[in-house]
Amino acid sequence: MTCPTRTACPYCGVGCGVLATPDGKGGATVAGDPDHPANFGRLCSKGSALGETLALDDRLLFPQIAGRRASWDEAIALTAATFREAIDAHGPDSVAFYVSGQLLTEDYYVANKLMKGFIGSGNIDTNSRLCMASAVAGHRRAFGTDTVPTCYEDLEQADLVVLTGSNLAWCHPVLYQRIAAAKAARPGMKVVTIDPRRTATSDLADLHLGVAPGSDAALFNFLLHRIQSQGAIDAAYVLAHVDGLPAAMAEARRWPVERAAEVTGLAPRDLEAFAALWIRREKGVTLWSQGLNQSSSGADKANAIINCHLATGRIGRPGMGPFSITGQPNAMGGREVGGLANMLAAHLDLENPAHRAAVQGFWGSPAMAERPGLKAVDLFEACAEGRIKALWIMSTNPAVSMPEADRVRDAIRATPFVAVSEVVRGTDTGDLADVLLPAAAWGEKTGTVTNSERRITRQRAFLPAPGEALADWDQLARVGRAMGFEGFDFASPAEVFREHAALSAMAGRMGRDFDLSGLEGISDADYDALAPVQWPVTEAGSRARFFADGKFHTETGRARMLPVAPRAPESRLSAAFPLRLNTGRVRDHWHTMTRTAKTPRLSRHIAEPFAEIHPADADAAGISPADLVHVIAPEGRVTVRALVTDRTPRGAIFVPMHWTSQWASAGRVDAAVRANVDPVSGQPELKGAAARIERADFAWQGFAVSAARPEVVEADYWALARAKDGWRAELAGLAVPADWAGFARRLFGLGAEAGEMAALEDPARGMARIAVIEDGRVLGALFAGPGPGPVEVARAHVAAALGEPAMPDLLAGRPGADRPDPGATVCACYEVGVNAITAAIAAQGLADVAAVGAALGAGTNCGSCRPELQALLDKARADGSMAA
Ligand SMILES: Nc1nc2c(c(=O)[nH]1)N[C@H]1C(S)=C(S)[C@@H](COP(=O)(O)OP(=O)(O)OC[C@H]3O[C@@H](n4cnc5c(=O)[nH]c(N)nc54)[C@H](O)[C@@H]3O)O[C@H]1N2
Ligand SMILES: Nc1nc2c(c(=O)[nH]1)N[C@H]1C(S)=C(S)[C@@H](COP(=O)(O)OP(=O)(O)OC[C@H]3O[C@@H](n4cnc5c(=O)[nH]c(N)nc54)[C@H](O)[C@@H]3O)O[C@H]1N2
Ligand code: SF4
Ligand SMILES: [Mo]
Repeated sequence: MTCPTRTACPYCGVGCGVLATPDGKGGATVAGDPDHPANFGRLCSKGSALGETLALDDRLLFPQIAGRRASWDEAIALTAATFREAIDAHGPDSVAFYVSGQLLTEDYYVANKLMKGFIGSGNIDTNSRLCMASAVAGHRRAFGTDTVPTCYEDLEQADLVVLTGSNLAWCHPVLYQRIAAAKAARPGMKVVTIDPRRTATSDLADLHLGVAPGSDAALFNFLLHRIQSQGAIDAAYVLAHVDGLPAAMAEARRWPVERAAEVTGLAPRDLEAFAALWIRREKGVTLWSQGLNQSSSGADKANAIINCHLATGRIGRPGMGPFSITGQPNAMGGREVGGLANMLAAHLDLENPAHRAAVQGFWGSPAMAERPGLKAVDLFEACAEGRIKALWIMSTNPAVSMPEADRVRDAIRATPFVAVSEVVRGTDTGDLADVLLPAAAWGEKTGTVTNSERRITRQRAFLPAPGEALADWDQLARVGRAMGFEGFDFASPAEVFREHAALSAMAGRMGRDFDLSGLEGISDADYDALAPVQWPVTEAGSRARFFADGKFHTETGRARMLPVAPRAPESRLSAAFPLRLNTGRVRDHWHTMTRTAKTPRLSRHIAEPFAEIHPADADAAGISPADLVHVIAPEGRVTVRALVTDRTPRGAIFVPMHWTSQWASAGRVDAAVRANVDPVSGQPELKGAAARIERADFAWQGFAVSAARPEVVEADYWALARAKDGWRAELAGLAVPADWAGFARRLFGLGAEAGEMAALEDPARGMARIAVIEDGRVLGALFAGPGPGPVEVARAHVAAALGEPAMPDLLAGRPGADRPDPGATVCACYEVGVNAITAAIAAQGLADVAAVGAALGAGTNCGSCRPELQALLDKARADGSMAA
C-alpha cells in the first residue's frame, strides 16, 4: 500500500493539512491530516472532494502559441524575446506580470525577483489586490509592517468572537467549526456577526447585526466612542506604545449612538448591546474579511477595527486581537515575498531607499524598481490604453474576477502580447492568450504556502506532472535565464526557498518582523520534511502572536491609531440603479470554478448562478421566486435565477462571483461591478456597485441532462454543471424551437441516427419532453415548458438517470413513490438532498443536527453543511412540520 503524502489543501487560507494517497491510476484519495495544527484532521466539503478534481480530461498539457502546439523552448524564447523587445523599445514599465495568491511561495518569489529586481519595474501585481490589499494597508499604517498579530487558538480562547464581512461557515469552514466547537464546549463564549445578509455564519451568532452595506466604519467609530465613554481605554498601554489616540478619538466622538444608528441602519439598542459585549469581554477577537476589504474605504475600515484593539491594549495576548483572515491558500506567502506592486520583498518597503539598496545588493540586481508599479485595476487600464506591450498572467482568471470584467477582457485582447500560465484548457482568460503555458497543478507541484495565522506548510507532490506541464517557478526561471539574467539557475524549489529565507534573515537584521533566519540553511532533506511552522522562525524559535510587548515596526516603534471618517460606497444609488449589488461566494465552489466545477458532488449544492433578492424588492420589480432576471449596471449585466429570500436586506441583492463564460451564458457578475478603488489600498469595491434588476422574459425554459457536454448555442440563456456520467443544463430561449426533436439532438451532440428517441410534445403549449436512449441507457433528456418560471422536473432524479438503464417513467420527470427525489444536495460528502432531510425531520421528529446525522449521515463527515441542517431544522420548527 502506498503511504499517504502529507500536503496542504489548495483552496482557502485556513490552510488545512491533507493526507493524499495516490490510487495508482492517476487519482488519489484524500483525508484530513490529524497532526496539522490548522485542522487536526478535519476537511470541509471542498477539501474532501479534492480527489475528484484530479482528472486530466480538461488539463492544458502542452505549450501553445497562437493556438498551435509548440515546444517549451519555442514558447520560452518567444516570451523572453517579446518582453525584451518591449523593454528595449518602451522601457521596463511597458511590461507587467499579474499573478496570484494561489502560487506557491517559491513561484511567487521568482516572479517578484524577476520583475522588481531584473526587469526593473514595479509592475507585478496580484489578485490579492482584490482580496487582502486593504487589510495590508491597514496593518502597515497601524503597525508599520503587514503583520497579523493573532492565531487560530485565539478564536477558541476568546470570550467574544466578532465576525464582520465574513461568511466563515462557507468560506473558512474548518475554522468556523473550530469556533462552533469552542462555543459548544464553553457556552459563555459569545459570537457576533456583522453582515447585511443573514448567512450560514450568522446562524451561530448570539447577536447578528445586519448593517447597511458599506457602513462598518461608522459602527467601529461608535464602538471606539463607547470604549472611551465607558472608561475602557487602557491608558498605560496607550501611553507606552500607541500614537494618534487624540485624533482618532476626535473623529470617533462624532459618532454618538443616534448618528451611528442612522448610518448603519441598526437599532440603538443593538448598537449598545454590541458595545457592551465588546467592552466587557477583554478576551475578544475581531475577525474581518471581504465585506470590509472590498470597499472604496477598506483600509480605513481595517484601521477602525485596529483602533479599538489598540485603545484597549487587546492585542497579541491569548484570545484577543484584530484578525484579518486571508482568502487564498498562499495570500500570506505573496505578502511575504512582496507580490503586491507597492511592496518590495520580505516585508521591506519599496519606498525606502535603504531597503531597496539592501535587496539590490542581495540579489546582485542590474536594475531595481524604484517606485511602486501599477495596481491591478490600473494595470488593466494601462493595457486598455496600449501602455502595456507584454503581459504575463499566472494562476488567476482576471477576465472573470476583475471588476468591469468586460472592459478587462477587451484590454487583455488589445494587449499586443499576453502569456497565460494555466492548469486547465479553456478559461475566459486563457482563451485570450497569445502563448499558453501549461502549469503543474496541486498534487504535482511542490513548495510552501503560508496560511492566515502565518503558518508555513509544505505542499508536496504525489502525482507526476502530466504532459509537458512545468511548475510556475520553473517557467519564470527559464524566462529569466532566456532574458540573459543571472540569478535564475534554481534547480529546485528548495533552492528558491533557501534564498527567500536568507533574504528574510537580512530583513530581520534590519528590524523587520518577517524573519526566517532559522531556515536559511535548510537542507534539501529538511525542506522535504519541514513540519508546519509559524513565522518568524529564528534562533529564538517561532511566535504565535505579535505586539503584546508593545514593540511595533514604525519609525518610532509605536503603533498608530488613525482618525477614520466613514465614507459610503462610491457608486451612488439612483432611480435607474436603486440596488446595492453585493457579491461573494457559495459553499461548494471555488472562484472561477476551474476545479470545483469538475466534481458533480460539489456542483449539486448550487448548480446555477443566482441573485438573492428581498421579497419586497422582488414584488416591486414583478419578480416571482425562481424567475430568470437580468441584473443591470451601467458597466454590464448578468442573467441569473432569482432567489427570493429575506436573508438579504431590502435594497441589496447578492450574486455569486463564480460563474464564467464556460459555465453560463451571462453569469460573470464582475461585468456589472464598477471598478471604484480604495485610494489607499487600490482595492476595488467589489461589494458595493449600484444596479437594478428586471425580470428576463423567455418564451420557454428547460432542463436537460446529456452524456456529452451540451451544445448550448441555440439557447439564449444557459447554465451548465457536471452531473454523474455527464452534464446538466438549465436553458431558456426567446423563441420556441419549431422542431424540438432536432433541437434536442443537437443539444446532446447526437446525429439524427444515434439512439432511439422517446418524446412527449405539446407544441401548442410550448411543452416538450424528449429522451434519447441507446442500448437501453439514457444519453440525453430534455424537459421544456413555457416559463416564465423554470420547468418543473425533479432535477436530481433526472440527473441520476443519466447513463443508467432507462426507466419507463423517465419522461414523467419525477420519481415514482418508491424512489423519492432527494432534492438539491445539502450534504456533499454523503450526497444527502434537501427533500430527504426535510422528510426525515418531519417523519422521525429529528430535533437537532446530531439527530439528522444519526438518521442520514448528513453533516457527520466534513460538517460544512451543519449550518444548513440547522436552518432546515429551524424552518421545520417554524412551519410546524416537525413531528412533536
Ligand atoms: N467556498 C469558498 N470558500 C472560499 C473561497 C471560494 O471561492 N469559495 N474563496 C476564498 C477567498 S480567496 C476569499 S478572499 C475568502 C472570502 O471569504 P469571505 O469574505 O467570508 O466571503 P465573501 O462571500 O466574499 O464575503 C463575505 C460576506 O461579506 C458580506 N458583506 C458585503 N458587504 C458588506 C458590508 O458592507 N459589511 C459587512 N460587514 N459585510 C458585508 C457579504 O454579504 C458576505 O456574506 O473566501 C475563501 N474561501
Ligand atoms: N465581484 C467579485 N469579484 C471578486 C471577488 C468578489 O468577492 N466579488 N473576490 C475577489 C477575490 S478575493 C479573489 S481572491 C479573486 C479570485 O479570482 P481568480 O484568481 O481570478 O480566480 P481563480 O478561479 O482562483 O483563478 C485561478 C486560476 O489559476 C488556475 N490555476 C490553478 N492552479 C494553478 C497553478 O498551480 N498554476 C497556474 N499557473 N494556474 C493555476 C486555475 O485553473 C484558474 O484559472 O476574485 C476576486 N473577484
Ligand atoms: S477549510 Fe476547506 S477549503 Fe479551506 S483549507 Fe480547509 S479543507 Fe481546504
Ligand atoms: Mo480572495
